[in-house]
Amino acid sequence: MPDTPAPRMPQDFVWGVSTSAYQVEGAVRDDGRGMSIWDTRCITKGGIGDGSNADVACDHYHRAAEDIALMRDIGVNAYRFSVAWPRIQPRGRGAVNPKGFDFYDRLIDGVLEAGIEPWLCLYHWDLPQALQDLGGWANRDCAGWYADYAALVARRYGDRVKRWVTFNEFSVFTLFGYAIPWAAPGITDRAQHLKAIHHVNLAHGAGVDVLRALVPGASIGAIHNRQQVLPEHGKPENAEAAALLDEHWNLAFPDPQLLGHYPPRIAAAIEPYVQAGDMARICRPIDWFGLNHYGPIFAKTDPSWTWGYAWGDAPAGAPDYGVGWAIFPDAFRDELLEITRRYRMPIVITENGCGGSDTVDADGAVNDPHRIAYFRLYIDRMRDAMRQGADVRGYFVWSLLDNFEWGTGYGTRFGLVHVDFQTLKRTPKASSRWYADLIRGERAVR
Ligand code: IFM
Repeated sequence: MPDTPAPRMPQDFVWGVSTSAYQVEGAVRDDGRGMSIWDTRCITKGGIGDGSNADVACDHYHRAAEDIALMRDIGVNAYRFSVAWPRIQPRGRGAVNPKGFDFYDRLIDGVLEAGIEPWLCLYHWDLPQALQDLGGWANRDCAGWYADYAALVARRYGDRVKRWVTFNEFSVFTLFGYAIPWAAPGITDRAQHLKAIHHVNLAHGAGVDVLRALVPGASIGAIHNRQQVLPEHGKPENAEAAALLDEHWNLAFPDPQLLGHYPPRIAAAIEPYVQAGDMARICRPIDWFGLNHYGPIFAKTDPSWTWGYAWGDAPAGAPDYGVGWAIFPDAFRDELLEITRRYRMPIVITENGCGGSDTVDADGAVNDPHRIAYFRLYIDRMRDAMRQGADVRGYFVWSLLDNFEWGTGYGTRFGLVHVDFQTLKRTPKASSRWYADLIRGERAVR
């Protein structure tokens, strides 16, 4: 069936790609970088599903110039990357590491020279291990250490970087790090989870204040992974599980940050950790809502899990892309409309994408029609949401490169560009050409 012409995006719509430091950089022991909680996870027996680690990953640390050229070929306007805190402050506080700063100077300058705008995320999960040894996010002081780190980064790059993100996916690293042991630091404790939620929120607020003070003209966002949470099989006995997971997953961070209060179930439980003035410290004005979205989540009751809920199954026969994640483009549109209703602010889609097990064929090509089909569906629904009133300002694909997919290792590939993890050879997939054509088509009408 021929494609129907899609409505055009606003002139200044941002088409970008995303990565994160720990997933692509490698070079974990180079140039004075300190250890992060994910390095610890990688050397913990059973920590990573395929027994791998991110010591080399995509070696972006040494191959950034090649990766910038790949982005230029696709024609993106923006590159969202994260800074590794342990490269800047190897022990998380105190002494800084000049060579770590130099790497991001080179990266930012290279991106700008290629005509691409850098979008800098301060935290994508790689907490310095030395801070975890002091309790990590369960320690209230961590908010202050984060603010000091944010100030160092803002002072160094604020002359060239104007798009800033305080955190990526607050609920993933707090829930999976402190209640469900799927991520570093692998703790399962209700009280520590609640403390981590509150202290990360305090860190976000402090980070916003630091960026406002130190970066003239900063455009500041925070990235939330909103996904509808539905009771498994629609059963009433899974309804409370879904309601609590919804609060932990979708509301624990944007509600206090943007509305000034916690959602009801969390509010009652978190009270012992909230001090006078905290909600005002957390609720600081920001410029846009960053949304990472893939598909809905299904929840079921399971008293053996920390909070009594567990991940459930999608309805039988629901389409997925082979890694167990359901494809529900309508849920994407609905999330955009719900964010618009609840928070009334501009939205940037900071991650959307499709995992798979792509391989290089005999001709040296990587064909990934499933990913192209996914993008078509999801971008169409984004356009629908915009027609219905969502103020969407940008769309970033996750990810530029196949990379280290956290607790599962290297099995699932999300890249527009295939990476051979033996040779580190990069091969643009068919989807990268599709994305390049889409961007070119959007520009052609300007
Ligand atoms: O790889 C991750 C990324 O770090 C955060 N969002 C989801 C992606 C795919 O799992």
